[in-house]
Amino acid sequence: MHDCHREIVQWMEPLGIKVRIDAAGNLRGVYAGGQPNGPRLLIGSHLDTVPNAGAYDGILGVVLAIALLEELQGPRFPFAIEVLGFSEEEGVRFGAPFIGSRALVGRLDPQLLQVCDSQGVSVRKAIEDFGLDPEHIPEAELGKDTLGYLEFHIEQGPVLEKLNQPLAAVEAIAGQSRLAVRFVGRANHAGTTPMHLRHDALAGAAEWIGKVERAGQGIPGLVATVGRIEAKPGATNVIAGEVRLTLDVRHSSDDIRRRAVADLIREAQEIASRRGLSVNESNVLNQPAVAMEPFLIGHIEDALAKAGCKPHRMVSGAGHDAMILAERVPSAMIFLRTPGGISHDPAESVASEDVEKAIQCGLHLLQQLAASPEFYKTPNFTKG
Ligand code: HGY
Ligand code: MN
Ligand code: MN
Repeated sequence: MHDCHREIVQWMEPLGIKVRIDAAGNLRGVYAGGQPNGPRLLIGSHLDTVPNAGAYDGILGVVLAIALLEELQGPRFPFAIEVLGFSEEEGVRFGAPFIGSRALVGRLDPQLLQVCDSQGVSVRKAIEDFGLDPEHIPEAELGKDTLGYLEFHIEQGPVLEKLNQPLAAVEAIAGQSRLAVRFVGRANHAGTTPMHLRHDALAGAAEWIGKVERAGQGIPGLVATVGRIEAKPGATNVIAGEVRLTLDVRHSSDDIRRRAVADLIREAQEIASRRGLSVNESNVLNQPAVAMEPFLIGHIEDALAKAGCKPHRMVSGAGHDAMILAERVPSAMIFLRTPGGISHDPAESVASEDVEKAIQCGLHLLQQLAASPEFYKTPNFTKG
């Protein structure tokens, strides 16, 4: 992340932007507006990613924000533009996502600071090891002068490619549940333990993973994933005594999502009791679905049309920092087509002509917002 910050600072400083790293590790740089100490519009995305990732998830939104400012060279809007590069959105290291953006809405709290990674390093310690002081986290919070938040991001799915559309406005972001689930059985010798006397935690977990997949297949709009599994002791000739796995469930309706999670936990308990196992789960994330700001969506669609794109709105299955910022300020997202619908993989890509369209759309959008006093005259304007 230090290397990433160094690279991005080199792109931002020639634009006269003073870049700082806040106490949550977020990169932040303000491009001055026409009014000294006037309100500001935030544009950005996350800088972290997933293991064996592609090269666009998150970072493209930060680079696009900088590209917009490069295009602007000169005209200053009635509002400043703050470029944001969030430090931790994916939740890979600590399991809990959105750590960087939660600092901006005052939710990087002591409880989250004590969450530990697989080496037992806490979020607090990781922030200190990065050279930052967690005591200053409250200073990362957004001020009342924040007008809104825009995030450009790859769609990470197949929808825009199927529609043959380069860009779309995001109308809502699906809610997501993330759980850590643990099956405990009885480790034993793989060669001497008859099948009917086993309490095999891995076989029990495998039966449950099939139920998770069937839940996703059986409920329209639901996705349910076990992304990680760890069996102990993890030897060929030992029946697994303990299995830890992750559950990720998403849906645009919070009721359907929560009901699906409750049903899956009940299924796990039924499997465990039938197999003489025990099972427990802990909630890592219960993130409600979040609607994007209608006022901004309307402007995005106008800007899409001006950029020669057919206006289109869609729900995001992926989570984004915009769903956290939306707790505090009007937030909106612009999706770019993902060729092949592949993401979270080195094959992730974008078409440069789509990026060009996104820059054009962004420039129209900024001009439109600068020409609408109801936007910049009343920070945190009422929703809708
Ligand atoms: O997992 C997600 O929804 C996103 O990549 N953070
Ligand atoms: Mn991602
Ligand atoms: Mn992302």
